[in-house]
Amino acid sequence: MHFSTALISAFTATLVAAHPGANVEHEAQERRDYLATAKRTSLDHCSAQLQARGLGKAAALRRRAVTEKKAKRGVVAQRDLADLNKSHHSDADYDATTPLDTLFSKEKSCVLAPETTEGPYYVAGEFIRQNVVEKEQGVPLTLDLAIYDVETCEPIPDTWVQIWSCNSTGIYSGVPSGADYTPAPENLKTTFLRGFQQTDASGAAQFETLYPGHYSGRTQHVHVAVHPEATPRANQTILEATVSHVGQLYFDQDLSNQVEKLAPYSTNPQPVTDNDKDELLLVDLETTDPIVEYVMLGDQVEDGVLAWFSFGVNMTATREAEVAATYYEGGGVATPEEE
Ligand SMILES: *[C@@H]1O[C@H](CO)[C@@H](O)[C@H](O)[C@H]1NC(C)=O
Ligand SMILES: *[C@@H]1O[C@H](CO)[C@@H](O)[C@H](O)[C@H]1NC(C)=O
Ligand SMILES: *[C@@H]1O[C@H](CO)[C@@H](O)[C@H](O)[C@H]1NC(C)=O
Ligand SMILES: CC(=O)N[C@H]1CO[C@H](CO)[C@@H](O)[C@@H]1O
Repeated sequence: MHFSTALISAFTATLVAAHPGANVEHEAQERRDYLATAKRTSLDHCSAQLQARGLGKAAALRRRAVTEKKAKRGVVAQRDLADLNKSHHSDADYDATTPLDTLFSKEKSCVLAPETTEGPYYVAGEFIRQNVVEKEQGVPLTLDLAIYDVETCEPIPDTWVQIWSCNSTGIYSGVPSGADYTPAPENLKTTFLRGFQQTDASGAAQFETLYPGHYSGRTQHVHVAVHPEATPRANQTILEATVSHVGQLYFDQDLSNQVEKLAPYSTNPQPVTDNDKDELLLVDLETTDPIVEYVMLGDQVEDGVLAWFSFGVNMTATREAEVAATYYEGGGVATPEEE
């Protein structure tokens, strides 16, 4: 670990302990610094090439397959476009009568940033698996992610994509931290809502997870990291912490409001932060739109949600993630705060 990174970790850890909000401000500043110098913040420049190669069609078929398998009572609603209109105005042509395939081929994209922090909850050694739910309760969420090379606009096959998010009451697995950033060493034993998938020939990977809950200072979000150098181990775990980009995905406020009305989300005593108060989301919204496209897989949100998003990745820019803990057989081990 570089001296400067160690210093930042120690600094961040102190801030988390002293004042949870300060950590978010620190991350927001890193994200702002990255976006200020980034050559690209979205994949918009790739859209003609992606369509010409039929990748939009492939994505639409993938999403339709999930809907056909899972949709209850054949009812599919679509994303509400009313909130945070600054970034969503280009979607104005879509309404409840838009054919599904048109909706499914709508790509929402942004660039995962090498300088963004992975936040204080990155865990190494997690499992390769499509379904990361384990015994957690909440609204089923199918996440369809596609990864493209930001330089060539080509899909990136056979690379490892990792997601992690908190459970319906706002707790992350695998880290010694509980509600409102209080110490919770017993959480090191847990692995829920974390996992890796390898991308297919279209650069796509799907996860079965749950709609994330909220925790102090943050709106609902899912973390995504891409690991170009990862090697799977015999026990279907990945230790590699070299990341070519990390980022976070967000949800429409209207959808989160519906989810939060349901138990167990509604039992979470941590304060709610809406999208328009989340500092990290607001920074991203200055240049891009990291809110997922989605359909509801039924007429009630509890029937589940299919959400999708495309990322641009710069495969030549890699770095080491700050590992909060490493999961081993039988339990996790937290990274000591100073090195
Ligand atoms: C979320 O995870 C924590 C830690 O494992 C657990 O105590 C809590 O019950 C979980 N929430 C739900 C709704 O199961
Ligand atoms: C990709 O990363 C390399 C190495 O850090 C950098 O030189 C290049 O400008 C980046 N490309 C884009 C499109 O940001
Ligand atoms: C997976 O294998 C590695 C290497 O043998 C080991 O250190 C680790 O504890 C194993 N993890 C799990 C979850 O079994
Ligand atoms: C309802 C709503 O959020 N309206 C906003 C749409 O965007 C403009 C420009 O940013 C805002 O001024 C409105 O308040």
